[in-house]
Amino acid sequence: MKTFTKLAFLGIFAATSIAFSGAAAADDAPVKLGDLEITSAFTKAMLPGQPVGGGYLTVKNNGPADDMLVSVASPVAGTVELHEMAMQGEVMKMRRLDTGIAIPAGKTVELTPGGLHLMFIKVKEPFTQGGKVPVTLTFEKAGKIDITLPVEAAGPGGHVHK
Ligand SMILES: [Cu+2]
Repeated sequence: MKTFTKLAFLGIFAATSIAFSGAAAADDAPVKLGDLEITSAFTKAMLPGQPVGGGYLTVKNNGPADDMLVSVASPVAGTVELHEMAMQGEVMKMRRLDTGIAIPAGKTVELTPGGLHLMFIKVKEPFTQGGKVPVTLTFEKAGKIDITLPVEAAGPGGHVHK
């Protein structure tokens, strides 16, 4: 598989949409796993015909040791990959992170639309607003935890693989 995948935005990235997606996260009480705190987990409703969906969350590492989000699984998707979006010259590209997402000691790592994200692939039923998507996160040191991502409205910042 090519490292870089062409990417098309479904909408324009507006600052307001970013603010909304953060504020709309339902119950934002931190989920704790060892030294890690997970907050702001959410996904977005999928548009008709959209084959993949993004997942977002924030991980804070309160411990003295670096950790890494190594894999994610969900019963509602065939595969969940860890991705990063970044500008390559003037083109926004998406890259699969095969070794995982580093969660350095003392740092907070945000997975957000337009940056690092979970990518749900081969989604069985499109996510619908108000629904819940269960995921199992596996960290190198902290281990596994099951969390639920509330499904927010589809909107700018969504993206699809081409
Ligand atoms: Cu992606």
